[in-house]
Amino acid sequence: MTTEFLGLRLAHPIVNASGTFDAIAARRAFGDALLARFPFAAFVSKTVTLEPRQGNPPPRLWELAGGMINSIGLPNKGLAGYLEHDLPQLAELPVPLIVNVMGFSREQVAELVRAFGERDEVAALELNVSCPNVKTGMVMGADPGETAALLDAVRPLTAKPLIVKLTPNCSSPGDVAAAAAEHGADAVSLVNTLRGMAFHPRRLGVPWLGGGTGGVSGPAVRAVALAQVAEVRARVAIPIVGMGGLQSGRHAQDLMQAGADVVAVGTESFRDPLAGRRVATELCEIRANSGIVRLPGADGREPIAHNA
Ligand code: RRO
Repeated sequence: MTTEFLGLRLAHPIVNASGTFDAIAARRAFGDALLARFPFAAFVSKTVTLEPRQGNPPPRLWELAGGMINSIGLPNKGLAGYLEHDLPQLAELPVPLIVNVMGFSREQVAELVRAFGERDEVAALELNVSCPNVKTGMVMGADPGETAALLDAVRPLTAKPLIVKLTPNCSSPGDVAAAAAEHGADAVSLVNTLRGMAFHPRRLGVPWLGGGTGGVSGPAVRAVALAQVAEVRARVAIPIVGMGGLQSGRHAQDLMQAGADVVAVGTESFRDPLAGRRVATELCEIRANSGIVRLPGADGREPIAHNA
């Protein structure tokens, strides 16, 4: 079930959502067996920032009936640390590498894009304009004008494909996606997490998460993801990486019917690190059994009715 995506030939349409699968830790735990049975057709790495970050104070996770809230806050080694320590290890994975980057200004994003644009190990870049867990005032990706200005700044810096990761925490993801596409994005990915909050179970009025609020993911957001992917598909012709609470091949198929070309498994990988492989196998079976021979694509796809 090979899939063409941004000039890459993927073995199947299932990738990971950034930050939900630590391939370096998994390799330590499972050894080379991980490479032989790698669960994803491309690997999207955790967000990298220019400078190293400790991340948010604990607690960083809250379990919900339908998923979880995270307030991780982008802990990472920073660009230099990533290039020295992570990139060589991630380059050994048997699938294309997509590096997810985030900056606190356009200039910072530009520096990251420039640096990764030069690296042969990197197949594509994902611009994270949608992290709900840092206090930067406005999230760049919540505003079409800001997103357009960011693309204008970074598009000329690399020939590598740019994927813009959209936030569901804005009034119109369709407007932001359209701005991204018009200003040179090669694809969009959605949804990042929905901003959420939980209180301490025994201390009234005390927020549980160290960061105060966090991002909701898991089955609870699946219906939101479907609607937003359909909304964005009605606005742009570029490829969409759809994600949000999917747990099975059927859920992946639903996201593709809504308009996704590639689907990312996120929270489900915490329950089962091989979930991506299972979802890909189930999706394949569904497509074989239903006689679907072509993935829904930008070519000739009917938009699904929605209320946008
Ligand atoms: O690190 C995080 O807290 C985080 C990020 Br960068 C993101 O994009 N989405 C999310 O739910 N958490």
